[in-house]
Amino acid sequence: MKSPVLYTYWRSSSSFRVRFALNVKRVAYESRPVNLLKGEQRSETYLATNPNGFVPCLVIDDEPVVESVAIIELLDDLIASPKLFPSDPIARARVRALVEAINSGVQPLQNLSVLDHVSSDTKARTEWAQHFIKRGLNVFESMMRVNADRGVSGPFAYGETLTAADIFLVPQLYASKRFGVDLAPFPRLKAAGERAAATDAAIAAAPENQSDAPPDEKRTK
Ligand SMILES: N[C@@H](CCC(=O)N[C@@H](CS)C(=O)NCC(=O)O)C(=O)O
Repeated sequence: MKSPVLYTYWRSSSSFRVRFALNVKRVAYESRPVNLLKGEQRSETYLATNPNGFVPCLVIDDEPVVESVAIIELLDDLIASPKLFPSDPIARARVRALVEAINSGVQPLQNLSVLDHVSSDTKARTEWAQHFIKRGLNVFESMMRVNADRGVSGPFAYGETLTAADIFLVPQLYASKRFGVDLAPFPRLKAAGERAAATDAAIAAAPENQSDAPPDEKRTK
């Protein structure tokens, strides 16, 4: 496999997922920042690579692949270890359910273009985002509780090892913080998210550690 190219934006939670997965899989990649605030995702050059006009897009062996779930599943198929989706079918379905609670249950509703459509008023945008983030986190927390009742234990979102559920949870917690959502009502996902966020793979993928992050957001050592 040639070194892949990732079209990314530092604060995009969907890009954060793919950066995190690439790091877990120890794949070196080239970052090509797309500035969403400047509308670069709608530029002719970018649309030629990804006609959907969203980040992330991973170009792998000259093939552009879009949608973070599809990209991460592809990485899991191409690079056997560590596995992000368990091979046991039931465990796999449960990890996939946690992934979708965020991927389809929250992120589309806090996306920039949706917020722009909802209102230009910051307070109204924040209230909208907070409502759907809390609803989605509640679903994720309930699923974790039910999984624990079924015997799933460990420090991560699904068991003893990091899975795709953590890859989606960590960026969502970053976005939740940005929108001022209190995580106290969600102790299970908060603990799992903090555990996964402390891994080297997550730290290197974090928004503040990206080359396109504004200087005042960059982590100071
Ligand atoms: N379902 C897509 C979501 C992609 C997405 O919503 N990307 C956002 C950033 S997190 C974006 O590019 N927004 C640009 C816009 O709304 O114009 C995925 O998982 O990759």
